[in-house]
Amino acid sequence: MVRQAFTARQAAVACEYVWRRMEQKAGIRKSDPSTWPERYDIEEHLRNPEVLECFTDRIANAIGQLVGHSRWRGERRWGLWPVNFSFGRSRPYDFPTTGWHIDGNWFTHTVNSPKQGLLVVGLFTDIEPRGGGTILSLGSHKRTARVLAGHPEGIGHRDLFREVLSEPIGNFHEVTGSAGDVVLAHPFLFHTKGIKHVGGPRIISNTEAGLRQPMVLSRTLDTDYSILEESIRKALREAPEVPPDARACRFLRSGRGTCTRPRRRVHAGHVPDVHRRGHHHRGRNRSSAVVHRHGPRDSRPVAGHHRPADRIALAGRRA
Ligand SMILES: O=C(O)CCC(=O)C(=O)O
Repeated sequence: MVRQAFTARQAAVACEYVWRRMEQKAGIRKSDPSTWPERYDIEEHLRNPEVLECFTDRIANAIGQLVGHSRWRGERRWGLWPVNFSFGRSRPYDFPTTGWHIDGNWFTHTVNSPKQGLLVVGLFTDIEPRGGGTILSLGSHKRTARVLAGHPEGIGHRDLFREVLSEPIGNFHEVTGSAGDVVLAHPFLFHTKGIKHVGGPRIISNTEAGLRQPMVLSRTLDTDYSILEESIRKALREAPEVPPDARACRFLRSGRGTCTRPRRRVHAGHVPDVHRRGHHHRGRNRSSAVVHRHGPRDSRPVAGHHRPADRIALAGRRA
């Protein structure tokens, strides 16, 4: 977690753009809670300068520390905006057993893929306990790494989810924090939307920190590994463990042929190809661009005193 990576003031200004866009797209009005759904995702980059400024040098430096400064593509942008108004409010609070995924439904997953880099989650509102924060399954990145290593040819995201989730996952951690905090998580870490019992609408942005080249997991010099590469090597060396609180989790709702969010179309992917694929948003708001989906629709730690290889593995613990 990078605490106060941008200011609460910057976050509040960005939220105004999020509200404006939700109203334009779906008639969701900040001043009228009767228009609020349980959840809504703006599947766009918001390109307003004030929003982009929230991707500060502190975030960029922290990403560089984890993946290698010269290896990160350096794209500073905020992607998907999942807004949690009241997800699961009618149910008793618990960690969800559905919706579990890693991001990246726009590429074939491999253990060294450069596409995702890191899962970057910016908190644009304060998130208190039970306030609908993202739930992470700490340590699940290790199982993902092992599954991916078994598919050198690559694997689609749905098959990947099925394989990783064929065993129970656990060590659940709810992301809480203040507006302006940013979680940098392992790209292989399974996560899902948390049930929301308290607080006002929760606004986050999920994005990736794509790499210039595929990761290299067998280098000549030990000192050349990035922290991310080192964490994957470590995951592949370690004996698999099932956490004591492990539960059977899945991506889709059990027994239904649909995803957890059936109401929206599955997009083929997430952002980086927006330009190449000509998916520029041409609507009223010219400062946004369509984002390809990376979540359950179809489908972190930073500078500190931990040994580098532990930092990624700890993702979210200090959220
Ligand atoms: O809303 C959340 O907390 C998680 C959202 C997410 O992971 C996604 O949409 O990909």
